[in-house]
Amino acid sequence: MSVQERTYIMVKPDGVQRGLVGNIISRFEQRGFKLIALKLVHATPEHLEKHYADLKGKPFFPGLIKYMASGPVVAMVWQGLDAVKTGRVMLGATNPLASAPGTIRGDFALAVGRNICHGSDAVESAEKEIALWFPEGVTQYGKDIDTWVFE
Ligand code: IDP
Ligand code: MG
Repeated sequence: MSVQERTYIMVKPDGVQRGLVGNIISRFEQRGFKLIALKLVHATPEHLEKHYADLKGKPFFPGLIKYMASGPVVAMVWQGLDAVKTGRVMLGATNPLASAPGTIRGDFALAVGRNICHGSDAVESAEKEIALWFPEGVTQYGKDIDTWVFE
């Protein structure tokens, strides 16, 4: 856990279509995380197969790739204290029916195959995902608010 920890957060195509991009960004901003990379991208199936390589072989894998390639996603990197684990808590459980109200999936989704947002599950996978989606790198900058959020 570190103040510099980074996580890869992605609004999925259903989140973009449903107009939830601003709401999801607001939650991370309000919590105190710093946005260090952001872009709208319509990913290819090949790129998405790399992103979800660990799930290759699952019965839902072809449907997952089709869903994720069905429209643009918003790819983001958020940085701050315990960003990976806290990002997962903010997302809620993978199956929205099990996601607590107050979480992104618990507030906006019902179906596991339309759960509107992705978040890295470990620091190691976060770094891999950041490299995959942002080969051009991220932008580091200071914010005066840092001293008001971190001890
Ligand atoms: P996560 O997104 O919470 O990390 P993973 O197990 O990594 O969950 O699965 C990646 C994505 O694959 C999920 O967010 C969801 O969109 C989809 N998915 C997972 N399990 C199922 C399933 O049983 N049916 C359909 N889609 C699934
Ligand atoms: Mg996952």
